[in-house]
Amino acid sequence: MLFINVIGIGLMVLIAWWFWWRTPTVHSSQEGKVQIRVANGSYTPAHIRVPAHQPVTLTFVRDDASPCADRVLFPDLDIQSNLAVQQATSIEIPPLTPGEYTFHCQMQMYRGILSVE
Ligand SMILES: [Cu+2]
Repeated sequence: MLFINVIGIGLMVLIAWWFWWRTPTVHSSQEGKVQIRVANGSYTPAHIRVPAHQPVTLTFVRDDASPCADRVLFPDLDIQSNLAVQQATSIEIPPLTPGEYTFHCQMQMYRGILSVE
């Protein structure tokens, strides 16, 4: 019984780590174009640095067919888009003032940060 509990807790910790605590890959772009892969519960890169006051094109390539990855939302920017499976979807981000802008799927399992600096 104790053994089963240990496995259960271990699994919960692993799932929590997978979704929330993994250090995201940081990607800096000066050219104003970034490609982001959507697969296995994460955006790659999940942390994107871009210069302020310049438009940026983010191209999401969705490899995950699960409904979870269906849609990407930028709540602070009032931008959202559907992502088609096995296709590239480009989203135009307008010039922004410096700050951190999060983006995520509807359920916030996929999460990313756009750092404008
Ligand atoms: Cu989701």
